[in-house]
Amino acid sequence: MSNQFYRDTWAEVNLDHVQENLKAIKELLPKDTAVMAVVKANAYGHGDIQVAKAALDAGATSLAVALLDEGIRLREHGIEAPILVLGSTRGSDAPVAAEYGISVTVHNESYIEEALKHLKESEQQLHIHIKIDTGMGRLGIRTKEEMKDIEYILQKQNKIQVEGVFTHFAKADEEDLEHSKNQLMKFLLILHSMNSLPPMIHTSNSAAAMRLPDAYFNMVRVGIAMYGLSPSPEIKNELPVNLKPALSLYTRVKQVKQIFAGDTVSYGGTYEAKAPEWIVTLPIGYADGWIRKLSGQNVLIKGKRTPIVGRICMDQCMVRVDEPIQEDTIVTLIGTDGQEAITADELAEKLETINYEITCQLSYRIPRVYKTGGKIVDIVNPLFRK
Ligand code: PMH
Repeated sequence: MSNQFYRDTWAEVNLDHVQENLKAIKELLPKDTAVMAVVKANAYGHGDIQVAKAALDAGATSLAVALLDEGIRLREHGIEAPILVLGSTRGSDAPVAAEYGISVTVHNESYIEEALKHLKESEQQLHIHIKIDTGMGRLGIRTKEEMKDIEYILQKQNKIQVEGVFTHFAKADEEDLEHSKNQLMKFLLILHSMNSLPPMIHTSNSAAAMRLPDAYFNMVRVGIAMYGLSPSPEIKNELPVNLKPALSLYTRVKQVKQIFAGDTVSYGGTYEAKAPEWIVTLPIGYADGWIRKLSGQNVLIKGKRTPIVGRICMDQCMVRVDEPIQEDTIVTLIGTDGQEAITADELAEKLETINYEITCQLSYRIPRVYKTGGKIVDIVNPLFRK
């Protein structure tokens, strides 16, 4: 059942673009720098299993998620590649991570103490990546002393194995890379203080992978660029790769009606016709992630921009068109139609947010249709997914 859907709104994910973006980034890297594909948050809304498989086929060697639960989901779908949980996990869940062969991020000593208690009975070793906070101010140890303490506990046991050490940049997507270079220096200082280095050392997100070769080490963690979106509007025009957005969002015209001067549209009647007008009802609303603040945003119908009028409802919204059109006509909410395009960047600007949030907010009600070579290769209706 999970490959059926019975509504006229869907997201199309071009897996060729995911792979082309990833390969283009790989081209920038030295041969011995691996790519970890970041597929957390359902692959930024694109669909974790499909994107993970496409990324691995295109040369990524490992995957990153934010939650242990997300990693388990990948394993349960048969994905055997190395997986790292970037976020925090509970020490008491260490045996679960070990059992599934999922590596976790460690950001303090107390996690290790707790994990060791729980790993006593465990047959499997737990693999960890130690996180260093060099200026993101989020997860991670900040000093050589903390690293020494962690190394000290770890050398007395054999249940936990250090697989990696990493940090995360806060401003690699800004014009000025000074802050990132500073973070890199702090990272190197702690790295040099370590008794021995683990096999994986990584710092770069998409922005750094495209702009900061000094930060490559032996792996980069690529998220947003794999989805074909720029890490920020600021650096969009100076990226060394031509990123191709992977996701488009479509719906269909469900009703076409004429209204007259004084008639209003949607809740609150905030939109009032000044003259006879044609109004089209679309089956997408805020419960799909097409949020109320998008009122006034354009959509594309037959290659022309046309505005959403009135308040966006939970499941529907209305647009004004110049002339009556056929019911079931395809409407592009994100993507290209003829000469016109509406990008996640445009929506992000309208909503005063970032493109990451646009694709992540597409909800569980939107079926995802996967294409390769222009053909549908898979359909996931999250409402039916097990
Ligand atoms: N590494 C870590 C630790 C991350 O948190 C992220 C993205 C990435 C790599 C990939 O970054 P990219 O998508 O810019 O390539 N994390 C987040 C976040 O927490 N909020 O927005 C993006």
